[in-house]
Amino acid sequence: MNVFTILVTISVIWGLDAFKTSIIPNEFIVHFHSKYFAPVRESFIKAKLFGSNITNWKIIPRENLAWQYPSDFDVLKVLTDDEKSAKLIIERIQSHPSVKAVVPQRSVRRILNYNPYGNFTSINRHPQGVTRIRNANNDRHRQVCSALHANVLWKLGITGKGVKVAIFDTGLTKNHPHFRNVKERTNWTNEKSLDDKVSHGTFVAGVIASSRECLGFAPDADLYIFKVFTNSQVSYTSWFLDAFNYAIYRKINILNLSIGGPDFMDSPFVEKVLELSANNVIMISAAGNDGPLYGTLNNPGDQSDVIGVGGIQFDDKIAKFSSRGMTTWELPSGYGRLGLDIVTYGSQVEGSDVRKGCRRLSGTSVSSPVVAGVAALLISGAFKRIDLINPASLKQVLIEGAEKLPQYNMFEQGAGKLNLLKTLNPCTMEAPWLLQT
Ligand SMILES: *[C@@H]1O[C@H](CO)[C@@H](O)[C@H](O)[C@H]1NC(C)=O
Ligand SMILES: *[C@@H]1O[C@H](CO)[C@@H](O)[C@H](O)[C@H]1NC(C)=O
Ligand SMILES: *[C@@H]1O[C@H](CO)[C@@H](O)[C@H](O)[C@H]1NC(C)=O
Ligand SMILES: *[C@H]1O[C@H](CO)[C@@H](O)[C@H](O)[C@H]1NC(C)=O
Repeated sequence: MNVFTILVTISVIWGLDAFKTSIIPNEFIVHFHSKYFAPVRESFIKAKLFGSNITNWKIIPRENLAWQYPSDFDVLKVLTDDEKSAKLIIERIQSHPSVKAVVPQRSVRRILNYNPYGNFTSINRHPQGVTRIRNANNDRHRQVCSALHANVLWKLGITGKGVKVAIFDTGLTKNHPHFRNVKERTNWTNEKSLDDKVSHGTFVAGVIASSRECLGFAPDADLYIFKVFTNSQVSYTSWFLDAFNYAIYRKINILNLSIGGPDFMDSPFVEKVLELSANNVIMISAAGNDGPLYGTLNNPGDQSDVIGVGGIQFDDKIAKFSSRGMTTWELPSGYGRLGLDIVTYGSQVEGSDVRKGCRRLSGTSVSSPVVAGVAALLISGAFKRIDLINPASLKQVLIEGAEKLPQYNMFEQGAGKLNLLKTLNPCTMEAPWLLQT
C-alpha cells in the first residue's frame, strides 16, 4: 500500500560492541553503474578478458532471493595468488564503461561483549518460563513504550498496521510468541537455519513490534526478517548488497540494518544507503557506542540521508557510551556536520529474548530500534498526510518534535530527546485531538 520503507541501519546493541572488518583475499565486488541480469553482467566482464589468455577467474554464484532480479554487482574470484596477474584482471574489468568500480570483498564481524556481572552493558535474562508481572511503579522506567506514551496512539487504533519494517540482523525464531505479523524470513548467509541463535535480531524486532510481555511500538507492523549475520556474527559486503537490493524490490518501508561501525565504509555500501533513501526507504541507524569522546559517530548513522540516533538513560542523562558529533571524515575538505540527529532511551531497555521472555540491553543499537518503532507507529497514524512522508520529512518532524536537554550541547544530543506525542502533531494535522491527553 504505502511507499515507505523504514530501514533501520546499523545497530550495535551492546554498550561495548565493536565491528571488525577484513578484506577477503582474491575476492572482489565488481560494481556496475546500473542493474542488469546476470548474463549481461557476465558479458561485460568477459568482454574485457576475452581474447587474452586470462582464464584464472570466475564469478561466484549467489544463491539467494535477489538472484532473480537485476543487480548492480558481481562477486569475482581471482584464481591466482600472483599479484601481477590479479592486478591485470582488475584493471581490465575496471576499464569497461559499465563498471563503476572494483573493490575488495570484505567480511565484517560484530563483537558482542556479554557482561556477566549485570552492570552497565549487562544482559539480565528473566528466569525462563517466568512471566514477569510488571508493577507500574517499579518497572515502568524500563518500558520504553510507556516512557514515550505509545499507549496514547494504541488506544486510537494506531499500531503500525500496513507499514513494512525490515530487520537486518541475526534472524528470528519461527513462530516466536511475541510477534503477530512476521511476513517473511529470508536467508542471506550460508547457514542452515533462519533462527536467531544470538538474540540480537530478536531483541531489535521486539523493541519495534513485540505484542506480548515486553512491548514494542508497532505490534501490527509487517516484519521482514533478513538474516544477514551468521550465528558467529559474521557478514559480507555482498550479503548486505544483495539483501538491500531485495529490500528495494520488496518495497520495504522501514529497514532495520544491524551493521556498520567506523570501518564499514566500502563505497558500494555507502552508495547503497543513498539509493535506499532515494527509493523512499527510511533508514535509522545507531550513532555508535564510541562515546563520550567527540567526533566518534559511526557510518551510516552520520549520513544526511539517515536518521542517526544516540542513547540516553531513563533519567535523561546522555549515556556515556553514546557517540558524539561532529563528523570528522569531512573535516579535511572543509568542515564537519552535526551528524547526530536525535537521542532516545538506550540504556537498560527491555526487549524480547530468543524464544520467549524478555531481557535488558544497553547501547545505541537499542535507541535505534526505538526510533524505528516510533517511525512505524507515526507513519501508520499519519492518515491523509501519509503521502507527504519520506525520509527527509520524517527526519524533520522527529527533529522538530525533539525536546532539548538543558545540560547538554548539540554534539551530544543532536536536536534533543525524542518526543513521540509532539512529533505526532505535524504528522496528523487534521486530527489535533490526538494530542489532548
Ligand atoms: C599470455 O600470458 C603470457 C605469460 O603469462 C604473457 O606474457 C602474455 O602477455 C599473455 N598474453 C596476453 C594476450 O595477455
Ligand atoms: C562490572 O562489575 C565488574 C565486577 O564487579 C567489574 O569488574 C567491572 O569493571 C564492571 N564493569 C563496568 C562497566 O562497570
Ligand atoms: C541459505 O542459503 C545458502 C546458500 O546460499 C544455503 O546453503 C543455506 O542452506 C540456506 N539456508 C537456509 C536456511 O535456507
Ligand atoms: C536494527 O538492528 C540493530 C541491531 O541489530 C539495532 O541496533 C537497530 O537499532 C535496529 N534498527 C531498527 C530500526 O530496529
